[in-house]
Amino acid sequence: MILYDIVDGIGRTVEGATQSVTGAFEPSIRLGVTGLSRAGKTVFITSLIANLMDRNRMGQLRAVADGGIQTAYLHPQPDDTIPRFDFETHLAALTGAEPHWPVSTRSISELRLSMRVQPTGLRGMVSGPRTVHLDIVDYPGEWLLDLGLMEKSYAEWSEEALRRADTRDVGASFIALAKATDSGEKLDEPRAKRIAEAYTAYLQAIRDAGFSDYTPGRFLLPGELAGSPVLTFAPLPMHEKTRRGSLYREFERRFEAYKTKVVKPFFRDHFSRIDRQIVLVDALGAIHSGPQAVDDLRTAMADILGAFRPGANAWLSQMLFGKRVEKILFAATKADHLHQSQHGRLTAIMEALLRDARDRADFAGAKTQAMSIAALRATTEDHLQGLDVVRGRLEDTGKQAAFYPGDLPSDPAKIIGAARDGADRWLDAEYSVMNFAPAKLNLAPGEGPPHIRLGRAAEFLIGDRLR
Ligand SMILES: Nc1nc2c(ncn2[C@@H]2O[C@H](COP(=O)(O)OP(=O)(O)OP(=O)(O)O)[C@@H](O)[C@H]2O)c(=O)[nH]1
Ligand SMILES: [Mg+2]
Repeated sequence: MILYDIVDGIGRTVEGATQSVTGAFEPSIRLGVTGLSRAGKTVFITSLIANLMDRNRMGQLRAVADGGIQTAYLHPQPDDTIPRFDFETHLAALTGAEPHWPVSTRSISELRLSMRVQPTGLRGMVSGPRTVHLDIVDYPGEWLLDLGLMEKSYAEWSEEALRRADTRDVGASFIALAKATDSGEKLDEPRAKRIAEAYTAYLQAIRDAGFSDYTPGRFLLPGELAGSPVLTFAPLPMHEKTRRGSLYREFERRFEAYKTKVVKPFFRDHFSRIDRQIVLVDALGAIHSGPQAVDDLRTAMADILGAFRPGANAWLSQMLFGKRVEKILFAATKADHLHQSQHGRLTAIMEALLRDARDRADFAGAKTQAMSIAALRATTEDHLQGLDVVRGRLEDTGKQAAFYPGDLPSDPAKIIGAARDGADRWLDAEYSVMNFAPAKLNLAPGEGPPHIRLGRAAEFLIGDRLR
């Protein structure tokens, strides 16, 4: 194995290699795919896998262009307790006779694609084909937002959460309830449940209003934890003399349990093992929603990216033991809503959105890049009455339509600046988004679903490990 590592030129840990059925150690790459809800994670993974199995549209991935990848096939995943990414169902939705978008997925899942790779060039002369496993892990970006809780006490978190809720209209009813609650009284489960439900309703409302500080993240994505004590608490005002068994003390204990039993296992078991990461961002959707949504996206991105800056969080850096994500790609998704003449502008906006997070600290040596992609291209391009438009089948009516989404500014500061200044609408432009359904496909043998720059995204993320 050591010899293999030297030939390979890649420093790999034991975790990075898996033992195959034949007993040989084979390299594996763990690719994390995240983004806030509806960012495009499921479509991305489905199309990436399909296009790695049928590679005719993946010429931008060098190992495809030079014939290095001989075969790619699905393989049982290494982790027995993580739900399998339901590739076949999602692909059938996207490419069936009546194509439609896949259902929303609200938890973590995993899929292993194994590739038989023959290195080319000099290395190809000394080594034969080998198997590289790509383990793709899909997880909600919301879970990363919980990192901020790890270094807070219940009293600190409560104080901040209540202060923020107090400044928002949608917070009024929860604040009234929190103020009317005597937290020194003995815990009463039905009452605890009511308070937690009111807090969850508040989180739901701020998410709908476009805010992003909806921690604890699992309150909105509870999965199998729904109704458990670890999700049955809420911020309460500090109570001077709280007895054991009081509401305050019990909520404090549950808050700590949330940290150790929910947040910590995610970072320890999943996040810490990721080698490469793609963060998908629906920047176009936010631009369409207006300046406040864009500014909110900017702050959410900064929070999410905090998880990728070792050192920014003492608890996390301790847990990672110096291991870090090697490459991070920030991808603006659904670029097929725009004519390619505007893709550069979308990428520039994406870069500007990230600059904040990047300026505060770099990613400690991790390579980063921004890109505009469409994992599944649902439109074609056209030029009508002097305008660059896209055409596609509308999701609600099924009718074909040509669509001009508005002209993105060449200077991203026009978007980011207005958002940061708290403008409530775009001044000199209108941006709209249409919901296109996936196009009906007639794929030739060897062809994966149509996309925009998926090959380039794959080259950045894993290209070096396939040579
Ligand atoms: N036109 C177009 N629309 C896309 C593309 N990718 C995603 N979408 C749209 O975005 C929606 C959400 O995509 P998903 O892949 O389900 O997003 P997700 O991040 O997995 O969402 P959750 O599972 O709900 O968190 C889809 O239903 C489509 O409407 C794309 O490449 N092109
Ligand atoms: Mg999903």
